[in-house]
Amino acid sequence: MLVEEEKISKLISYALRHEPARFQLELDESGFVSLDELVSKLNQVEQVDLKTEAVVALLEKSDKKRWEIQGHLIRAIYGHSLSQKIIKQAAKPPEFLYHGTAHKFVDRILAQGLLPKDRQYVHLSQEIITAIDVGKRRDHEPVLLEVLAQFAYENGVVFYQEKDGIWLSEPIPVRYLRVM
Ligand code: HQG
Repeated sequence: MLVEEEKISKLISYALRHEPARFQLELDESGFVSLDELVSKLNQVEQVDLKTEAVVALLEKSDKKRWEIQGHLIRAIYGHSLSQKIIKQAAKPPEFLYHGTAHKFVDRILAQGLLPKDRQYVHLSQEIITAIDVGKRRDHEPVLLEVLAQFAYENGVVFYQEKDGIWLSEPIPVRYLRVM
């Protein structure tokens, strides 16, 4: 991805996940906003010259799908931090899900469970390799946690399925975690 594209990509994620109000945008309850409106507000506020087709192309070419376009609407799939809690569709998870994290967080996670921290939901992966990649952002040899997802689900922990093997959840108590 070109430097300019990466900048635009970060800006879009920032608007959709964290600060829609800064761009006079209002997300609907699922986090969607009009794609044309997003583009026009970004152009206005950031003085860029973005085109709707460029956003569509950017999403298509990026390996990591951070947004979802449905008709004329766009939303961030995960990562929200804004106070308006984005409503997700609850789903039954597979037996195990995975979370990659830094060594320095493990003691606290094993005391408190997995928390969403600055985001609205805990971020989990269906694939081990993806969880390790997520953990590598913070530790070159991350710790892999296995989540006993179905067991947690049966005991009332709510999970939400997104595209590409991404799962979100409410906090995961320690008894459903295993260090791999
Ligand atoms: C940790 C990026 C202490 C947790 C990624 C994680 C992913 C605790 C950090 C997506 C804790 C939060 C999400 C506790 C959890 N005590 N630390 N009790 N519970 N943690 O970034 O899962 O590039 O909010 O282990 O690649 O790392 O932005 O979540 O290390 O896909 O699209 O607190 O964000 O994608 O960090 O990453 P994050 P995450 P994008």
